[in-house]
Order: sequence, then structure tokens, then C-alpha cells
Amino acid sequence: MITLYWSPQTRAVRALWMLEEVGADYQVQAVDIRATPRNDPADFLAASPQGKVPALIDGEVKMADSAAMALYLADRYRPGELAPRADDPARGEFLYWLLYSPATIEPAMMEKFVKLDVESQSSPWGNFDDMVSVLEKRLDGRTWVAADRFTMADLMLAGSIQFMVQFDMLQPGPVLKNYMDRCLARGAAQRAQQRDGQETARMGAASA
Ligand SMILES: N[C@@H](CCC(=O)N[C@@H](CS)C(=O)NCC(=O)O)C(=O)O
Repeated sequence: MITLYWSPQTRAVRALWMLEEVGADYQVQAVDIRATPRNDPADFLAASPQGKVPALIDGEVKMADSAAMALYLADRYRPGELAPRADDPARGEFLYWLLYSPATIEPAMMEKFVKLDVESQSSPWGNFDDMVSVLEKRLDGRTWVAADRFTMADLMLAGSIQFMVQFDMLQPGPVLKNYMDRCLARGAAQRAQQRDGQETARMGAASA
């Protein structure tokens, strides 16, 4: 059984969604990332040396980072479905868009958050406005971002868009809004939101 290290109101909701998509057995272990001082369990730190959620342990596999976990879970539990296989020509564009979240969206979000004035050409992620317009251009007229079907790249992108909306970093236009809604309407996404709520309530009850 997979153990997912999770905290409320974090990027860990995306990992619940991944686990629901692949249909693997899992249990949730809550980590209090807002505790001071932190009291992180050793098994969590073995999976996530930076102490960030989400992270998972699956037998001998110990790992963190949402995009890395998405690829691992798809290849391990739904090979060729939620991630194109290594010999599928669609794998390349899939990987580009899967990694658009950690490589481009995440640093751009931090740029916005700390109000950096970034010159696009000298920055590895471009800048926030470029990040949004490139994504909009790619998704305009497409149902899914790559491989002509829903993949973990869509999960990561929709999760990132949702996160930016939730934390007031982005007011999505119709292309991004419709795409996010389409992805979040999936049964697995709905179950993940529900589980996130249940785990939040459980954590609240345990600390009351
Ligand atoms: N790239 C990572 C980022 C994870 C991340 O930033 N997690 C935050 C919560 S949303 C965290 O655990 N912060 C607590 C800390 O850094 O101590 C991913 O998407 O998995």
C-alpha cells in the first residue's frame, strides 16, 4: 500500500488526484507543515528531504515532488495510459507539458508572489505573463494539452491553474477556465477534493 504524506490546503491535493486516477491502494499520513517547531517523522523526511508535501512511500520507493510522482505513478500503475510510453512519439510533448508546472509555472508564481520584475529573455522560466500566454495559446482549441487524451500533464497543469486561482495570482480567461473546469470535473478529481476535505476535518479533530 502506498503512503501519501499530505497537508491541508497545499499542493498535496494534486497527489490525491493522481492516486485516484491510477486507482492504487493508498493511505494518507498527515504532516503538520505549519507546526513550529516542525516535528516531521523520519519516514517522511526520507521521502522528502526538503520536508515538502506531497511525498510518498511505495515499498522501496521513497520520493517527493508532484510532477515526479505523477510520472512515477502513471508509468508504474497505468503504463501507456496516463503517460505515453517511452517509445510513443507523444512522450516528448507530454514531458514538456508535464514539466511546465515545476519548471515554468512554479518559479513564475514565486515571481508574482514576491513582486519580482523579471526580464523574460534572461530568466529560465520567462516571466509570469509569458507563462500564462504560452499556456493559453497551447490550450486554445485543444481538449487536452498533449497526446490527444487526458494525461498527468493535464492533471499538473489544471492543479497549478487551480492553485493560482485559489491564491489570487490569476484570473483565468475562458480558455484556461474551461480547461481547468474540464479537468476538475473528472471523477478522480472530485474524489480527491472530497478526500482532501475528509483528511482536513480528521486533522482538525485530532488537534482539537
Ligand atoms: N515542487 C513541489 C512543491 C511542494 C511545496 O511547495 N509544498 C509546500 C506546501 S504547498 C510545502 O510542503 N511547504 C512546507 C515547507 O516547505 O516546509 C511539488 O509540487 O511537489
